[in-house]
Amino acid sequence: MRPLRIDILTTFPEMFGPDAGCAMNFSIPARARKAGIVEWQATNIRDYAGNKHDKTDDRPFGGGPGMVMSCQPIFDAVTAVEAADPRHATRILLTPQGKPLTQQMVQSFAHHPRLLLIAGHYEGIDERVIEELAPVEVSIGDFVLSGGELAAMILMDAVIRLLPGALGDEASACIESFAPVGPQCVRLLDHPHYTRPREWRGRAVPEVLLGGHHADVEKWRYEQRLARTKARRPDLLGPGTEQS
Ligand code: 6GU
Repeated sequence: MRPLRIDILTTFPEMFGPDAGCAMNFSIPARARKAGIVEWQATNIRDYAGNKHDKTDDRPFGGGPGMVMSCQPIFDAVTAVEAADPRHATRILLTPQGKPLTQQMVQSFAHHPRLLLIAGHYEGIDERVIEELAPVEVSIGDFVLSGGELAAMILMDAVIRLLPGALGDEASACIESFAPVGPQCVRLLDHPHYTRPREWRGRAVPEVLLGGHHADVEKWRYEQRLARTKARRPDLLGPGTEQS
């Protein structure tokens, strides 16, 4: 299978590597890239500014603070990057105005052949280029980042780990919190984990995990998941359960 291709349009392409210190050069994303499961490339929107000063933003009509990213550099960058590969690219704009990212959306993105991530900056992007490109608008939560780049990396990480072969143990993508929705995958938080030593600073590992009774372990873990979800994220259990 061909690797998933991810393009990132940004005014800070260095954030995506390939330097050794870049966040995307570690762990599962780095391994998946080396294994040919995914490839990504950041393109500088500034390269498509088309003016002497490489300017990609301007003052807002109607006044107000900050700058607005101009239509033309973003549009030209998208057009050029898309033309470099005949496969259809799913356009995703990272913005706090977007739809909150969920594991279901992540799973769906993992099935696409090509993703084109646009990282917004400053006060925002001229609305007309958003209308023209009609991207999926995605937010990673109800807080404001200084730019879409870190959000793009979070989306990339969440997608890459779902690609076949990206995780050492195929099953582990399913068991964790916010596991894929499916018959074996209940949407519950994860249970606690323990490793050696059996006692640390007076804290013992729960007895049930030491006994070797697989069914008992599974039952305990399920109960832990349910209790944690009730306590921390009752919203995941559906409406009507929040007060229980
Ligand atoms: Cl996707 N972008 C920015 N700038 N801030 C955010 C965000 C995205 N998601 C949450 N906050």
